[in-house]
Amino acid sequence: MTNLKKMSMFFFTMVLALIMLAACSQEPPSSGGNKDTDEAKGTEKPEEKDNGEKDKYAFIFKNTGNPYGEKMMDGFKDAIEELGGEVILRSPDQPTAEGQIQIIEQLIQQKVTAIAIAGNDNDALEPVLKKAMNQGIKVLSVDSAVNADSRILHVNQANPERIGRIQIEAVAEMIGGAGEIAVLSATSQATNQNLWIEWMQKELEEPAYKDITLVKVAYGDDLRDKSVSETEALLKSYPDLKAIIAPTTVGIAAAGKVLTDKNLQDKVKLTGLGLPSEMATYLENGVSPWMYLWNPIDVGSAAGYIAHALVTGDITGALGESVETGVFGELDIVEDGDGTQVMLGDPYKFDADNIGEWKDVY
Ligand code: RAM
Repeated sequence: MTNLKKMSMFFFTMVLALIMLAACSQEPPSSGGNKDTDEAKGTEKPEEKDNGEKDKYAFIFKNTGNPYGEKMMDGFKDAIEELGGEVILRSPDQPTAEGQIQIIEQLIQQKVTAIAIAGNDNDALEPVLKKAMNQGIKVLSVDSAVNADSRILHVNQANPERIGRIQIEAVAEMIGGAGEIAVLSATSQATNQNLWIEWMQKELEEPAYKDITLVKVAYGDDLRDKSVSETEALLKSYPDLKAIIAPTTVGIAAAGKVLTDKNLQDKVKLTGLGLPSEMATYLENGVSPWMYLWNPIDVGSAAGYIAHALVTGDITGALGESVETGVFGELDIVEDGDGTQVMLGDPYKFDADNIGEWKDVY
């Protein structure tokens, strides 16, 4: 080879290497606050069945009328459609196990391929979900777990211990380390909220919080009106209440409205888990100094990817496997008590300074 040829080969190789490097560095970050929903894919589409029908992927949320659930279902739908499946989105009117059992029975009749469910009860769905799995349906829980025998794996939005502990850390800072606090939760059976509340109670045992008293855990059942009346009841029963933690998007928005209407922003602080779109007003008016959440669209999308990986046989859901989740990249399947789970990200903190960026996203 002449020197000139050698030089141009060298130059060509360098340019190619630079292009490849640039492509790699454009991967989206896999944080709970990620705005992108449809990048970093790479999983193959399932083949259509002989009769031309697509695989049916069902998602069951806790109940209808919850914008958080709707965002999660949007993410699931986009992922499944992109992967070539057909989507069925179902939720009962009320956040009960009975309502979900009826839906699951119907989905078994419809011969769906996979069911992703945000469970309304840890154990009550076991018989019907086992029936589904016995018929070859791939079952996974997402957002709110069902017990390990009722599912193949769980898709966890964020570390429950972190979610619980940061609520207490936040509230302690907001009220200067002393006073009465209350929790406004979803339903008394909700596995996700119950687990987060357990971690709040553990954190409260630390000596740093000796002057804080948790006076009550109230349940607004993720229904707006009930969450409003439960907030009003808390204010009435505990006139010295300093703060409310609502680890539910429905509850925190209802409490934000009550505290705003009663002009209580200087007396009772509010934090918890809220949708930026519903909470912007209450972060901006000072009712909630800050709060947390993750991106529900991304959680739904990841659940879609994981459901698809179970259906194609890419994973069985066993400990030690890893799975392509789309937005969050490749993640390990880790332990969760007797079962396994995929842990997606960290809760993200929203306050008056950054809420403007997020309120139109979810
Ligand atoms: C409500 C639901 C959901 C929970 C969020 C934070 O919308 O209870 O399950 O994850 O709040």
